[in-house]
Amino acid sequence: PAKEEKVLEQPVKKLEKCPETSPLLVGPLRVEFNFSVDLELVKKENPNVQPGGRFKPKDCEALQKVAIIIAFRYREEHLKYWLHYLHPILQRQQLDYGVYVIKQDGNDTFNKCRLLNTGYAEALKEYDYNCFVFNDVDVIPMDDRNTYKCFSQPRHLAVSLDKFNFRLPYVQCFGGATSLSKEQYLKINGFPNNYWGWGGEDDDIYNRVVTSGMSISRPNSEIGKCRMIRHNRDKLNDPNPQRFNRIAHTRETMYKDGINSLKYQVLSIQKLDLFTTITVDVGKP
Ligand code: UDH
Ligand code: NGS
Repeated sequence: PAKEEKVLEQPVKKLEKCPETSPLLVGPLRVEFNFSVDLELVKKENPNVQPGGRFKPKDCEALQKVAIIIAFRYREEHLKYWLHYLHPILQRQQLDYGVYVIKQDGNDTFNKCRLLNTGYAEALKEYDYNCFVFNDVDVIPMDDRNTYKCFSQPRHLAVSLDKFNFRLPYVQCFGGATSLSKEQYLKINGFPNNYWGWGGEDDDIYNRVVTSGMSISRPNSEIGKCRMIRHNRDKLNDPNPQRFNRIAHTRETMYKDGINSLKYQVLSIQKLDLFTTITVDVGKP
């Protein structure tokens, strides 16, 4: 008779938590935009990234579940650089992450914050994220020690941009790339929905953070170095003449206007190899 096969009972091994600082980090990175990115190659170079731009470390349990949200329209070339540079960095940071590109449908004035709020809401429908990074598509960190995770206070990640000679342009600056835990985001009622066009929305978010009794945390200016891809002013995103008036009233408007009043319509959700793209109708001014 055939020898009876003994089925060994494998105890389900619970992964240990990843260390506070990833041992895979390398520090300063060279970031350039003088070549063209082939997304097929990026895909091959990042075989562990799952459909929709999802990843989690194999050998340890990530400390945070991070949704990275990018507001987007007409910036395909920038997005390619972003994917090329960020996927390797985020994997070395041992994050459990997903990349969400939220695309404004149609040709009305751009509304970045409606897109970011939509990204927050849609990402949560998919997975139990506890941290949200909001990243301009043209901002690339130059040091992988600038961890794309959440901190005890809302975090400004893009603190020393090349275009500002690697200095903070003003202390209240809270643009380019930021992270907020779910709790921090809800505490400020998300982002304002009524900033159409360029400017001020990041200052409004700063006001929300401070009004809610929180402060901004930042990496130092060495670790916080980032490059921004040079480009011309976008079409349909002219400076918003109402921005000064709006930021003067954040305190009165923030609890009425935000994630609790967000309206949008999802037109499509696509799981691509390196990111999830969600096309949205956010309305018009
Ligand atoms: N964005 C788009 N498409 C647009 C406008 C904005 O995808 O048409 C997104 C994108 O993620 C971008 C972010 O929104 O990184 C912020 O856009 P912004 O207009 O605030 O930022 P930026 O600072 O451009 O990149 C400002 C105009 C620069 C003019 C420079 C002239 N030399
Ligand atoms: C401030 C804008 C911010 C903007 C920052 C940097 O003046 O939205 O400049 O802009 N605030 C207002 O307009 C009220 S930048 O030089 O990157 O184009 O983020």
